[in-house]
Amino acid sequence: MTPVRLRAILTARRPTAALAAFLVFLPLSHIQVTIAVTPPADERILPITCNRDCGGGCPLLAVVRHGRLAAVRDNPLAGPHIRGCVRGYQLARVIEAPDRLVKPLLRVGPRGSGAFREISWSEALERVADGLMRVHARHGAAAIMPLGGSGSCRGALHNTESLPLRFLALLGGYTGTYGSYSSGAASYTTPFVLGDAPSGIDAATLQYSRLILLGGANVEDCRLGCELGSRVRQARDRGVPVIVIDPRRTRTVSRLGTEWIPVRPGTDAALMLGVLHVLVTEGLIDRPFIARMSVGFDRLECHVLGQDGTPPKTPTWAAAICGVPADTIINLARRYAAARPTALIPGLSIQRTIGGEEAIRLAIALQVATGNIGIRGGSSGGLVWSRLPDPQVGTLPVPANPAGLGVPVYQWADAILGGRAGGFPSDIHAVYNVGGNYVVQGADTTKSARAFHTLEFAVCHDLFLTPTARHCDVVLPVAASPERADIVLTGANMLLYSHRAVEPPPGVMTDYEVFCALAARLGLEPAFSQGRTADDWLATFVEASEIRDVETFQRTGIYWGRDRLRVGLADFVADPQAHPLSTPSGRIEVASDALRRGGFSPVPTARCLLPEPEQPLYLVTPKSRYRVHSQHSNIPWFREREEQALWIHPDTAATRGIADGDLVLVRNARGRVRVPARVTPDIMPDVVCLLEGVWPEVMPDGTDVAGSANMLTDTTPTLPSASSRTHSVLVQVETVATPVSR
Ligand SMILES: Nc1nc2c(c(=O)[nH]1)N[C@H]1C(S)=C(S)[C@@H](COP(=O)(O)OP(=O)(O)OC[C@H]3O[C@@H](n4cnc5c(=O)[nH]c(N)nc54)[C@H](O)[C@@H]3O)O[C@H]1N2
Ligand SMILES: Nc1nc2c(c(=O)[nH]1)N[C@H]1C(S)=C(S)[C@@H](COP(=O)(O)OP(=O)(O)OC[C@H]3O[C@@H](n4cnc5c(=O)[nH]c(N)nc54)[C@H](O)[C@@H]3O)O[C@H]1N2
Ligand SMILES: [Mo]
Repeated sequence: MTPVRLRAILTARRPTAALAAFLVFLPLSHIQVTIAVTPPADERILPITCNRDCGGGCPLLAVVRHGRLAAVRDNPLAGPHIRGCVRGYQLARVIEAPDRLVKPLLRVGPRGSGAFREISWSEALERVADGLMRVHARHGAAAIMPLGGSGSCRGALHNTESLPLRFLALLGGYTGTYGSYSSGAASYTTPFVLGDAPSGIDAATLQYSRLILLGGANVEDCRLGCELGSRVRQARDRGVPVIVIDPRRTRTVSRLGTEWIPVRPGTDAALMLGVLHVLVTEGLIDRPFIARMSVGFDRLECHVLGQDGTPPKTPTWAAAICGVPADTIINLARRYAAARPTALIPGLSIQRTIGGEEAIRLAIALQVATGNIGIRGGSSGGLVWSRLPDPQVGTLPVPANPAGLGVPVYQWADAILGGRAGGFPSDIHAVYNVGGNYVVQGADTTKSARAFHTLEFAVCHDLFLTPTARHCDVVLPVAASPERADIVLTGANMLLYSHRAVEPPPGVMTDYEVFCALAARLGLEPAFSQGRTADDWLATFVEASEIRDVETFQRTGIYWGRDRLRVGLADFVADPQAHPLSTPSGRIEVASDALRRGGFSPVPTARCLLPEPEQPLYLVTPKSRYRVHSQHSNIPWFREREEQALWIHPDTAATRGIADGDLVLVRNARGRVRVPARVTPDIMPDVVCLLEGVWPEVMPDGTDVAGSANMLTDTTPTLPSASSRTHSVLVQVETVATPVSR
């Protein structure tokens, strides 16, 4: 690890005495100067993580004064490239928010109305146990569906995915959800192409890149790990060209000063086929690499050249679909071929579209064609996020689901509303929601709310009374990440130790403690806890790990894996005979007959949603820098930092008589949203953008006036993966004649 320069830290971070004291305790190899300062008795510095779903779970330091989280800073031991962000630095605004839940709540009005009364823990647990057992007795275990999970999904123990699944499995089973909102299409397709080999890269390997292509990867705002943005910046500072392909000029473009190629949403496959056409026809592909590493490239070539009865995928053909001018495509292809290694880093966005399965297959095919897979500075073209193993550590065991049933997560509301009659495997009558706000985050908010209205029983654990919690019968307040100790898995080659830096509000338990208490009522103890406290579990996880020096791990907050310059598929590329992939051919399957058997094209094609006369505009709904999905939507400090407005290009606005700041109506068959327009050249013509994650505020006529993106999205998934397509949405936009009072 890079030695920390204490002087720099002292000046840059204005450390308190306690921070200085923390540094004093570091091993000498990490620090060049030692000082002895005793912190004030009421101040402590402890490693924590924010443990959110941004791919990082960043290493942070909590400055605790008088038992309160006074500040959050970067953990300097992580080195100069691993950093937190505004969402982690401002954690205190979350845990100390005035509307934080501190008492269990019982619904006393209609679902969604927000009418609740406080109840005791004992009554709350009794009602949850009763509600679950009633549904269980009447309809069987498969009538219960767990929802959520992303809220705190990186902890070895306090994990909002594994805790409810463990509990419900012990209760007899459930109808689960499979796939993910994040990466469903890529996770479905990638094994057909690459088998089960880890296909990510360590972000530090970008120091070897000569060109970086970010296809819908907004690393400045979304991060995708705590190192990627900083390594892209480092490459740019070295003079490496960074090209962002995105319908919007994002902060990644403006802050990093990168090039921007605007592309229509959901059309990356067409763009990539156009690039392949140039590479093939200009003799720029690496034929020996292709032959050694892959099968099926010849079939893709036929498709690209139009020898399979389809039109040739010329740059002009591609331009008409994706909106990138043909000469830009030609130029991009030539630069791509000339610069090796090139890291092609797709965002998850390109596969959250209709045909997103193909976008990922084509990104991999491009990296095969240019010989960029398995080498430092290159990438697989697959998702880079969490696609390499974490260092070995124990995690909470999750037994198999005795009911053995599941539905695609993207269609959870359809499954509740449709049930067996609608072709789903079970009839759902209860929801157990932990660490999710799916009424806001699921597609088609109106449908999601309707699904909750059909339930007999719903329970939620959360920090806040979210719109989803409002649709539940019992809401249980729980502790946040800095209020409990855990080991956090990052997807990078490090494990993090996160301390219980502050106490939860009085009477508030961790999710683990809630499940233990509930298990006790239901006679599932000691099966659930195995007689262990949270600390006992952490001790067993460490025992099962490669960590030998636990004391240093806890004190510094970081355990480093050995190699931090890992490249997925490196072994295979170095010697494909000795290290074959687990695909049928043992090589990269650019064309996949297994997919053909499922009724889908064996070669990746462009399956793109095209605008319609009634809905002529594409809508994208990406992440806000100030929110984690719907989190912080209720916290004024974050809300005030970014206006929720519809990004619209000056030309698109002009044809509709829309001026900057005007109220506009965004509508389609799913819903109507009224928001101010932000007229800006930072988005391409005929595409509009509404950042996701705002809690809706629905007027009696059904119009949302808060700007909640999922009022407009659709639960019809992309196939064959049955996954999220929230970036493939069509809308119409018009001015609102009279401003509406809120
Ligand atoms: N601040 C913040 N960061 C987050 C999260 C968060 O909630 N807030 N969530 C985390 C999670 S769970 C995930 S899964 C990841 C998601 O990561 P992504 O899916 O990559 O994130 P998005 O913000 O949806 O999209 C990234 C960029 O892609 C662009 N885009 C949209 N559609 C297309 C397209 O079809 N093609 C191309 N080329 N670009 C397109 C958008 O304009 C946006 O700038 O982010 C993680 N990081
Ligand atoms: N339109 C549109 N919709 C999208 C997306 C998009 O790009 N566009 N992105 C999709 C993606 S990639 C994802 S991953 C999903 C995410 O959707 P959700 O999983 O619903 O994400 P959040 O809104 O972050 O909800 C997490 C909830 O967990 C709570 N929480 C946090 N920590 C804890 C904890 O320790 N315990 C408990 N019990 N609760 C906790 C938070 O307060 C919050 O209410 O959204 C998807 N929805
Ligand atoms: Mo996600």
